[in-house]
Amino acid sequence: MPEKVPDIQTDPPVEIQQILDGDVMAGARLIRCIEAGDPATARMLGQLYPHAGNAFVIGITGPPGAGKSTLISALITMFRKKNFSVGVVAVDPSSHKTGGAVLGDRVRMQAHAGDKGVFIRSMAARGVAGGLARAARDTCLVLDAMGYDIIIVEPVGSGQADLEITTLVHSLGLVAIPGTGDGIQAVKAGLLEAADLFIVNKNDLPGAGSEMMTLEHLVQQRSLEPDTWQPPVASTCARTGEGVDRLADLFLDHRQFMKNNQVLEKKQTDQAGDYFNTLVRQMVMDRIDPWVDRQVTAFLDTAEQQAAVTADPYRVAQKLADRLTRSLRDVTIY
Ligand SMILES: Nc1nc2c(ncn2[C@@H]2O[C@H](COP(=O)(O)OP(=O)(O)OP(=O)(O)O)[C@@H](O)[C@H]2O)c(=O)[nH]1
Ligand SMILES: [Mg+2]
Repeated sequence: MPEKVPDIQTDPPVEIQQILDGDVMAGARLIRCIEAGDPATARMLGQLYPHAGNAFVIGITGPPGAGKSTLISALITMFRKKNFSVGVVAVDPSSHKTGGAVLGDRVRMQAHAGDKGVFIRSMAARGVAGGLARAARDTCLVLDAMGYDIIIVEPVGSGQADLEITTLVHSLGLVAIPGTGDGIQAVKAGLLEAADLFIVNKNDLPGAGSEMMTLEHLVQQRSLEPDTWQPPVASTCARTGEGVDRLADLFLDHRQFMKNNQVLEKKQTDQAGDYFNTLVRQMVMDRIDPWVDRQVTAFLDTAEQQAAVTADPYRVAQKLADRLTRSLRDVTIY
């Protein structure tokens, strides 16, 4: 059943101070408003922004079923042992699985349900208004402002490169499983340059050793400039937790490396620029889309124009597009 969407101002109101104090109920309410695309969240996010920027944001990407959620659950355990608080944003396809995927994540991560130092939010890819990338990013901002030390993001498991996540996380782990050629596929898709850590999960299955060797070989072939991070290849069994302690340490090593080399700051600045671009685009499109709809409807008002469109939609669309673009200069869009 879909969750009821609260009204940010009335239901009861979410106060900035509650979020900064780490109030879980207030945080969850604000995140639901973000998912619902409530424009009123922008003002609050703007107020939270100066208080964020302290969390270390990790991405765990890889093909569907690679064990990302199970691995994240095991990572939470390790980070908790090291006294870090952890927020998780897991995005799930969930459409073709009748909502089962989100539920699946909750089950896999439920071991942490009673732990106040852990906040897990699953988002159904379909249930998010106004773009998943934006909702995930804004949710990270909320968790960051709530004071979580580490935030882990699980994007939709996709066979294709999920490069969008690189604009959100500080450190990206790519999960591959033995005997599938996942590693090679990911490399082909451009993730060799994007990933900071490679993880061969399900190392209890046959072929883990050769998967590791393949990835190590590929990483070594990467042309590295001096003083750049050499992505390590970790081997884990997320089910038992084997190797996950070392994996947690590798992520922390990467953070330290980025801090020592001023890479983290640069990454954050670049990502803020990217996100600003996304925001502006979306805000412009939010205004332009309804205007274009109105223009098209008005254009199709006569039978003559309908006939012209039926005869050659490309030519007529081009002409109308030219006219609308010209008129954008002096039109009041909304
Ligand atoms: N044998 C083995 N199975 C594992 C391991 N880690 C996870 N699994 C199993 O793999 C299946 C998928 O695990 P998930 O954690 O849901 O994988 P995921 O990558 O999050 O899946 P999606 O979010 O649907 O893409 C589950 O049945 C897990 O129990 C492992 O290390 N070894
Ligand atoms: Mg998952």
